[in-house]
Amino acid sequence: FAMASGTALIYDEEMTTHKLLWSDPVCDIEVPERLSSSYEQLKCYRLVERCVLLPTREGSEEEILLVHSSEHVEVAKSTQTMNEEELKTASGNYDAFFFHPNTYRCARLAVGATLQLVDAVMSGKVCNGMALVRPPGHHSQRNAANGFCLFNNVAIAAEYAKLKYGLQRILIVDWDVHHGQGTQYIFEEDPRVLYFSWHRYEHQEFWPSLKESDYDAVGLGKGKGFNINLPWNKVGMGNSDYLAAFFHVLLPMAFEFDPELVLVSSGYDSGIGDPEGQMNATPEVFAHLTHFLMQLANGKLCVILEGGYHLKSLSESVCMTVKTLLGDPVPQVSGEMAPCLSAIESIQNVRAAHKPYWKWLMYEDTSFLQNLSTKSHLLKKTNTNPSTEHESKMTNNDETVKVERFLELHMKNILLPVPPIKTATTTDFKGSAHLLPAPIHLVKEMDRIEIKALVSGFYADLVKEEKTLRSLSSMLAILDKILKKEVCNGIAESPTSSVSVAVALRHAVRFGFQRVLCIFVGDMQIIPNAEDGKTLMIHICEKEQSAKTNSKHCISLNWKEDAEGNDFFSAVLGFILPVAYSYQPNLTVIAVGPNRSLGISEISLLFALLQGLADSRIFAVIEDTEINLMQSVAKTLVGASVPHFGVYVPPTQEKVNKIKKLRDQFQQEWKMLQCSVKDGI
Ligand code: X5A
Ligand code: ZN
Repeated sequence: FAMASGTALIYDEEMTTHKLLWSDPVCDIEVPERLSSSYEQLKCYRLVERCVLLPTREGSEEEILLVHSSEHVEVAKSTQTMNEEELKTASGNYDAFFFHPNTYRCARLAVGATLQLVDAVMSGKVCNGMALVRPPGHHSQRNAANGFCLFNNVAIAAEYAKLKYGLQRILIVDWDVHHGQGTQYIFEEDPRVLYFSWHRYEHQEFWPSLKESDYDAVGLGKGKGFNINLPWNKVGMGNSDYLAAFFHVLLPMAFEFDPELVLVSSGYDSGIGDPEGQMNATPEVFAHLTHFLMQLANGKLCVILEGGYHLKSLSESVCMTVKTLLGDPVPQVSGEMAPCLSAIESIQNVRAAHKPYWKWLMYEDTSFLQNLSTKSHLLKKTNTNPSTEHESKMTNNDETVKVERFLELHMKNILLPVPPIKTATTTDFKGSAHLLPAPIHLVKEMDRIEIKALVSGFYADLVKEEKTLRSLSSMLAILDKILKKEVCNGIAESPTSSVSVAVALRHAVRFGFQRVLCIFVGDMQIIPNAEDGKTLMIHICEKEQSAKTNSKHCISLNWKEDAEGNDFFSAVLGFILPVAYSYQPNLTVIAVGPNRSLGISEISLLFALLQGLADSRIFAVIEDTEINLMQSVAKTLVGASVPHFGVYVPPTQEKVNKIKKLRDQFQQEWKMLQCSVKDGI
């Protein structure tokens, strides 16, 4: 059984023929250049040539009728022969839509392109992919065009996948800045499609200004709990707000749901510089969002373009997405890692609204927040004092030029370099290297004299034994390749992981790494080091450590895997990732010692998710007896396989309480932990 590999890309120039023929200030941002400039930028970064290019096709009437009424299809069809006056009249029947004589044809191509992508992913021809389409889809409804959308491409894809492949669980992630109310209406009562959308809302002031876009629209009938709305009540939301939404809302639900396919309604109007969204998220955040979704559904991920109206921001974000789908390292996110108060309030409310429907929320103490900080601000509208948060609206020309220049300078550095080799090791995997699809780079051990020089004065007494010296030698050789950025990550086997890690940290810090995140799994003696402040330790072990020993840079997480299945998600998503993202390490070290309290799939999950940090620089130190674990970690690090997680088991009350206690203890220090507002704020 071969794992699917490769990334599909679909683009057809004909979809640029749909355009606005008259003047309309509402619709004039939806231009053909959105598509062509995204494709040009993909070519410029040499990403197109690395993808599997798929031809588009027209979606058939039968396929469109999976979602839309025949009246709607007939109206759309009839616009092909209309003159401009008639087109204008037909467009006027809808909220924010324009017809061109080739609109019907383009919309059918957009549907067909989306279905081609679904077929390629479902048949295993590729692992994932992106379709660049126009017109977009997520506002369109059974019987109506709306918000630049004629046919709901993603909704049709979900119905098609249910029908053709018999899928029972499809996740739709809508990160466009507008609410995909069309998609919500279509799947409201359907428990087989989990729909998640965040959107600019501003207490219903922002288009489409619907009551049903709020967090309390959770689905209807059998579909209750399968519609997740996260309204943003302020503009200026940024990288940390989006990541917090993933950690504290979407990802735990997604892992519990366990989808067989993930579809993204991928609008980039939620990115910086967009005139519609007025948000601040930078292009690299889309690499992170993509990377997280790649861990679901065995990697089966289809990304379909929706909105995005700042051409530069749009095309750079498209490039980040495709680059990540291809498996390249994930770039560090910029900016302070702390969600804003308004974002936390929204997150708290959607968690409270969904508590009855999701097992992972069962023991969380979620309560609704009625007095939203922005709402009281809204009531006092005469107050001319601007709120202290997020004042950086992109309103004037100066700001626009700044965004332009920021994107120009910043993204070149991120998107151009590609490390030639991903993973380094000295282990030969005992003849099983053929199981690992990508090239693993075998490195030569480091010179003994060099090592002795390196450890002298620090751990000299620890390296008297020949065995220890030998393992340090190969460990340092691998670490060196990572530090010098010759490889992205590496695995070292060690008979004494405690010592190895102590020396590794020393070496990394002396080399100039200012923030090293170190995760220990198992019974390991944490050897104190002189690099205080430059490392953050999280120790996962079965034995309860005294809470007093916890400090902001040395945290102990007492956790034992559940024998019945995987309940580790709540610890990784609710604690480890938020702390790690708050810290923003430039190197991650994960060490597995004896008596590990986590299973192989749980440790692999940790590796998979932490690859989003430190430009994907991860160094693994694993006890030499752990051959199976080493293989699984190697697979995760080369990006060829996503671990199989096993059945979802909700965390026990005791475990939830443990996380809650740690969250309370550390959320002032590591702000990405925040997911509710303290009383009285
Ligand atoms: C796909 C999309 C936005 C429509 C805005 C109308 N539509 N004011 O982003
Ligand atoms: Zn949009």
